[in-house]
Amino acid sequence: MSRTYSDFLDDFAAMSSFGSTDGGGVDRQAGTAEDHGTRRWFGQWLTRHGYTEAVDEAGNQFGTIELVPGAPYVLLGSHLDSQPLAGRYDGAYGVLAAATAGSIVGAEARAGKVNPVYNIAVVNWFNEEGSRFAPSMMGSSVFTGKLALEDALATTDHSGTTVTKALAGGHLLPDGSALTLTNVARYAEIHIEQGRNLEESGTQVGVVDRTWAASKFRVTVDGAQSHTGATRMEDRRDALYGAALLIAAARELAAEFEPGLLHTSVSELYVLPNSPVTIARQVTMNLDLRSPDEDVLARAVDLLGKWAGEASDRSGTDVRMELTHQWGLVPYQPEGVALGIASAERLGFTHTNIMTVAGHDSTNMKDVVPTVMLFVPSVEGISHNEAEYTRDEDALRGVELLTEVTRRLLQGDMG
Ligand code: HGY
Ligand code: MN
Ligand code: MN
Repeated sequence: MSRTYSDFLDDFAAMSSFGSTDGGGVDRQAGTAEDHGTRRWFGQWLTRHGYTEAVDEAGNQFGTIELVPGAPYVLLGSHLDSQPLAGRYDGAYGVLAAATAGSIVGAEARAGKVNPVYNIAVVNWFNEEGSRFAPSMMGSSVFTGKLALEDALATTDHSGTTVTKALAGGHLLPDGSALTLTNVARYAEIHIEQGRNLEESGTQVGVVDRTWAASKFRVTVDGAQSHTGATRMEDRRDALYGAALLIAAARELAAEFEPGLLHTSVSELYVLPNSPVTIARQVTMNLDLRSPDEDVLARAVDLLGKWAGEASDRSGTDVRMELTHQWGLVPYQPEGVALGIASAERLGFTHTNIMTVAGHDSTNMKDVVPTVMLFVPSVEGISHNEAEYTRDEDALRGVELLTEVTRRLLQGDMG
């Protein structure tokens, strides 16, 4: 059965019931029961709509439609996992849009209305968010050879559960039949902007041409455990104080550069022993720096290293920063951008070229496969929050755009 655009909103509402939260969002971190429930539902959806479902060793969930036996695939997708207490749209919108577009174009090909030179596949990448298991974009990193499968599978969450164990709870296990990179000719993804540039400029769709660069660190601050009351102030080596100095330094670092050139955050903190009457002996935390200018990012990391030294001296602690994940400012292929623009124009949608600040699975895919990346507006730019929202008309416009892009890719329009 093929899809129509109007079914999309009903299906999206049904999908959003998995892991739904009181505030209208979803909570389905990678490999949890809520994530598995969504994956099972999506697998049934794929089967109902003529796809063959398969899962790879890294937990990536695929649906394939064969039109040209033996030909490589146009792959469309995004991710169904979410951050804790998150919105409905981040990732999930793109997965259902992809499946809908693939189903529509697959039916057109079977009816002889388009002339395919490739097959169609959709993907739900495992653990794009990286909230439960770091790093983010895990499934697409393994798929593109940037992360070893063994390292991904051995990653643990904070309770010590491995990715292997979390994946074992799935409805479908790998049987070697899933797509691999060698079978993929083109990739396309649509996502909510997670910023407010499209909304502010009144533009209907964005065609992503570049990504901000990112550097993510795990920071460990080692001090000495002692009594919060009895220890003299000059004797303290308070790891939480050292961490606090560094958190403030990271935030203030952004002001050293032109507005909009550097985003910095510390958003996760683990304190040992985390007790009311004991000074912390160790804090581990993340540090996330992003910039649209690689040179700015390098200078920011240097400066932060100096400020970390000062935080260490002032607090009597040892501070270690370990780079855990990074990506550069590699542009999306101009041919893909041109194809996105031509598709938007054909449909009469206002469009703009846009940079993505967030990382996406397409950030990985574009480095190895010609890729098209599209955005639809996010109301007020809110994301990673239950209030994340994209208007129905914008969501549907995006599905229509991705369908047109798929049609063109399937016919070999990107060369
Ligand atoms: O931007 C991020 O780090 C996430 O992968 N979306
Ligand atoms: Mn996302
Ligand atoms: Mn996200």
